[in-house]
Parts: sequence; structure tokens; C-alpha cells
Amino acid sequence: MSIPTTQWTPTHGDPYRPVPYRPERMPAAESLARAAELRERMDRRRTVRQFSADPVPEQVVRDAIACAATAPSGAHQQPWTFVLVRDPGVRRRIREAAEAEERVSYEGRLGEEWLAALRPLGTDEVKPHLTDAPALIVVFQQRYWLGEDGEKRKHYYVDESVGIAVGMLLSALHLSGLAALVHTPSPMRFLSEVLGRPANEKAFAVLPVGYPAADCQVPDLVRKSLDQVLVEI
Ligand code: IYR
Repeated sequence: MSIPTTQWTPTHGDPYRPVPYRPERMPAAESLARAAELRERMDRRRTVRQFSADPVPEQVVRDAIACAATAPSGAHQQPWTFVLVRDPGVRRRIREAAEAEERVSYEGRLGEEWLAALRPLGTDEVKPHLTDAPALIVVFQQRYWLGEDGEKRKHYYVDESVGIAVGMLLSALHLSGLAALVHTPSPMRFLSEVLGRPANEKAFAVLPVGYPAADCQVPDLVRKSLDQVLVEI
């Protein structure tokens, strides 16, 4: 297995020095079969809010994070940091702080229209998944690059880049047999404090990761059909 050993720097690849890219072309029949199978497997992914406390194979989570870190990004600046939290005490602190914020949100900060939109999902301010799931992946976006000497460089399309990476993370976790949830406590500043992250990083989402609880339930969702989401011209 090839793991990169070169350390990225903001000027890596400057000046432009293209290298050949010649992936073997997949026969159409194989593409069709793989795409159909992948579509079905991805359709079986569900966001899980009730987790078993069973541990997960740690390397599966690391490999999924490595998959996420292959995402394309603005100017290839890879503006993400993934903090993998297994420590139960830290997970408890995150849960307490998240629930304190969520209580304010559900008691009025969200507003009636937002609360109505959430009703079919059955969410509330109680977040047991933050302590029940054996691992949390806290995703930070690097709003700018910060060198060891304090030098700053702008990052571009940070929201888009980190959003794509989280999508790839969810896919990798699911296809590796693990369940997850994208939790977005708001505001999320407490995550930088609890996890001691530097000033250039801003929390983006918290993903509890694990196996669904034996009695796990999920909302009765309907996904939009392909013809509702696809326009072909
Ligand atoms: N962040 C809150 C509220 C919430 C908002 C949306 I939009 C959701 O899809 C789900 C929840 C919470 O985590 O409960």
C-alpha cells in the first residue's frame, strides 16, 4: 500500500510541473455493474443517532479519514483537520457543552419554522450519541494556513472543500461498515477550546462513529427520486 511520505507545504508544486496520469480505463460493463451496486449500497446508508458502545476497529476510522483527506480542495490547500476523540472524559465534556448550546436552540433560538422542519427527524437537545458512540471525529476547517513562525496565507473555497471531504468521509465510513451522524452544534466555538485547536481552525461538524445500537430506530425518510434531483439537457 502506498502511503505518501512527502510533507505538503503551501508552495509544493510551484512552479507547475505536470506529471502523467494514465489510469487504466474500466470497461463499460464493469462500470455499469459497479455504479449500480454502489448506488444500492449508498442508498442503505442511514444517519444513526443511537449507537452501541461496542468499539470499532481503529484503523478503519483512520483509513476513512485518509480517504476524506483525498478530497479535492480550493488551490489544493487541503484546509481540514480531523480530530479523532476516543477519550470518554473528552467526549463527556463535548456532550455537556453541546447540550448546553442545543438547549438554548431548541428552547427558542431556532424559531418555529426551523423546529417544524426538524420535527420529522425527532431530534432534540439530548445528545447521547456524543458519549455512547466509541469515537467522535471532530472536523475543523482551516480558515487560513498558519505557519510555525506565525506566517498566514489565505485559503480559498474552504466551506466547499471541507464539505466535500465530509461527504467522502461519510461514504468511506459507511462502505467500511460503520455508522455515523453529522452533528452541527451551534455555535461550535467550545470545540476549539475543549480540543485546544489553533486560531486558524474553526469547527465544522462532529461525527459520532460506531455501530448502531441493537434497538436503533431511524426516521421513516423518503429520498427524492432521481427524476426529482436530476435535470438532463
Ligand atoms: N444542530 C441541532 C439542530 C439540527 C439542525 C438541523 I438543519 C438538522 O438537520 C438536525 C438538527 C441538533 O444537532 O440537534
